[in-house]
Amino acid sequence: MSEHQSSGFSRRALLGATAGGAAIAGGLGGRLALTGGAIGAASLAGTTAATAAEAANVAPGQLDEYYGFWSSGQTGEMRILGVPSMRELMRVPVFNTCSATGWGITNESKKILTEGLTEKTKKHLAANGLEFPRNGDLHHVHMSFTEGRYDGRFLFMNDKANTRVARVRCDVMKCDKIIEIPNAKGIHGLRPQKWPRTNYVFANGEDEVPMVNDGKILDDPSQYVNFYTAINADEMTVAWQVMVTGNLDNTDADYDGKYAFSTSYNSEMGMNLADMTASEMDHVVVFNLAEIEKGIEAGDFVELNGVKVIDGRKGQNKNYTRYIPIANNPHGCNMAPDKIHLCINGKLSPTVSLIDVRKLDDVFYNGADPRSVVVAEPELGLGPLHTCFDGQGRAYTTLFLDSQVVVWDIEKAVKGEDPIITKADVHYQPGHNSTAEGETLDASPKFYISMNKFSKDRFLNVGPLKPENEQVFLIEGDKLTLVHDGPTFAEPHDSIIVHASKVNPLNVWNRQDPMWAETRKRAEADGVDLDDYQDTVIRDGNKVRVYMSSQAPQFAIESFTVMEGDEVTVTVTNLDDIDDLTHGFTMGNHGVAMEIGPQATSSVTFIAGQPGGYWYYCQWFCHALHMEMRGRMFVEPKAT
Ligand code: K7E
Ligand code: CUA
Ligand code: CA
Repeated sequence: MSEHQSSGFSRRALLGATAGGAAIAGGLGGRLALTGGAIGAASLAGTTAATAAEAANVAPGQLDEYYGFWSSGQTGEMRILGVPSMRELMRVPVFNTCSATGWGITNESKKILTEGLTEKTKKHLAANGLEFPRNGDLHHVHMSFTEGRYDGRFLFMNDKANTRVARVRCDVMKCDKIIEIPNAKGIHGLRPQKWPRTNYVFANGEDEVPMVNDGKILDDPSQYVNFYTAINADEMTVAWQVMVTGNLDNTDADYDGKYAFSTSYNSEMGMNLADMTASEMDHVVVFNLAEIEKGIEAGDFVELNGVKVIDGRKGQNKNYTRYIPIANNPHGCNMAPDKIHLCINGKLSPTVSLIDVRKLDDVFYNGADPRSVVVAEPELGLGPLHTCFDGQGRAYTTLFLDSQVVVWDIEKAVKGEDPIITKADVHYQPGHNSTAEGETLDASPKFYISMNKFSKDRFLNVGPLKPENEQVFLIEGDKLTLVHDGPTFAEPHDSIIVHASKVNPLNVWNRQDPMWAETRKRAEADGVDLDDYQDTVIRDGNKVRVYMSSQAPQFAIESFTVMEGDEVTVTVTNLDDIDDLTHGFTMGNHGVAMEIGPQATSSVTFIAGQPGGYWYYCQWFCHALHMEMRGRMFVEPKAT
């Protein structure tokens, strides 16, 4: 072991505070094992941590037991990791644009990025010379459920920045739908319905807006409202909205298909920090799904921008909503897999409020006091943000201010006993956390992932902008042992851990995939059958449509000629049907690139620039002669 590593160890040990030497050394051991220093580290760490690190080690060539689906916050993409190795397996562009895959550049992706936008937003964007937003803020990724368990069909995710919700197909791991949510502003919390299946995806509007937001009302918060949205998950359309009092932060659904819940940190409807934190109590809104559906059926709604909106504000005396008072400025909202307890994380309060969802019927139908559903409020530590579960009656709550996770016993809390089992230090300031399938009936006590907002000194310095740090702990009985630190780029909030057996993506695209259905129609209109491939160039006034196949290491068309200023559409079909044989198409100096997976079709449209010869090439290393996989576009000068 080098001196440098030794001094690093003692410094970390000092900084590590109270978690105990084993956990700290375990973290070091895990890291050193990767760099070849395993023997020295193991003797330092003692056998337990070394064994734990071993248990979480996934050797080269071995596959992880779980998929992790990660948000990326302001990066706007979804990420796929292997758990427990934390190897980043894939980045799936969703709300961002992607240089590698051409997401936001291809016609197929542009269709998805634009078709769900409201007319009003299209106008904002056009005023900025844009067709779709350049950014997204993706906080929450969740998989579709069938009877309380992940079913491997879809992943759903929010965009707080541009008030959108997207869906990713798990068979190809590509986004197939993005919709902007009308009326609401700043979609933050997002969860699928768990029971009986994900018919709805619930989405919270965090930001208050004037009702109606057309410029007539501006700085008059007394006329602001918030919207809770239920999205039809199969069609990706808005099913209904509920207008609420206060704002909405995080949401979750029960295991009975009856209720959904949202935390609100701004019941005050304050417009600045002092006002948003002024009250002693905020609330959790409970949504009664059957009553809302009945209300819609009975016509008790207003139609607002094409959406049926139910009035669920306080004082409506209807059975659509109830407001449960909760200590000021709560955050996370997590339904336990015991099907009984909903955890509301206190944030400003050092507590988690446990709501017994079986008691909600009494509040809706028998006039019981809304607070009567709060069956415990254990004091756990400073800054509780999110809670996850291991299916063994234990809850794991992140303590942002304490930089710790607290493990506690739900039943003990309900009985009024001290519920705290253990606390472990994390590095540093955790937001979300996850356990294997912890938000489902398959929750299991294997791995605990702490998604920390600050990495500080845990990695080599890369300049003022630091990565976040995500840590993996092995759960062994009541003990947490740190086995891995993993830096991540800006900025995952949430993740879900799904057993690999439930996710079965294709290796090769199906030629009939709907992703390029529009392109197929256009080809047909041009007399081109995408399945019986004819490589051809169609000229149609100043539009040129190039259809070509690709097979390693060649594009079927080695050159084509257009006129300066022509609108050129290049459609490429990858005829290779071998695993992992992706081609690309990059047109030099035109800002154009795209991925074409095995058996896929992709297309891109651009304006041919200045006269001259331009090379296009395949940017995905596909063959020994990959460099040679290129061709020329000749741009002729416009006749004067
Ligand atoms: Cu706590 Cu957006 Cu889920 Cu981030 S939210 S941490
Ligand atoms: Cu095809 Cu590189
Ligand atoms: Ca508040």
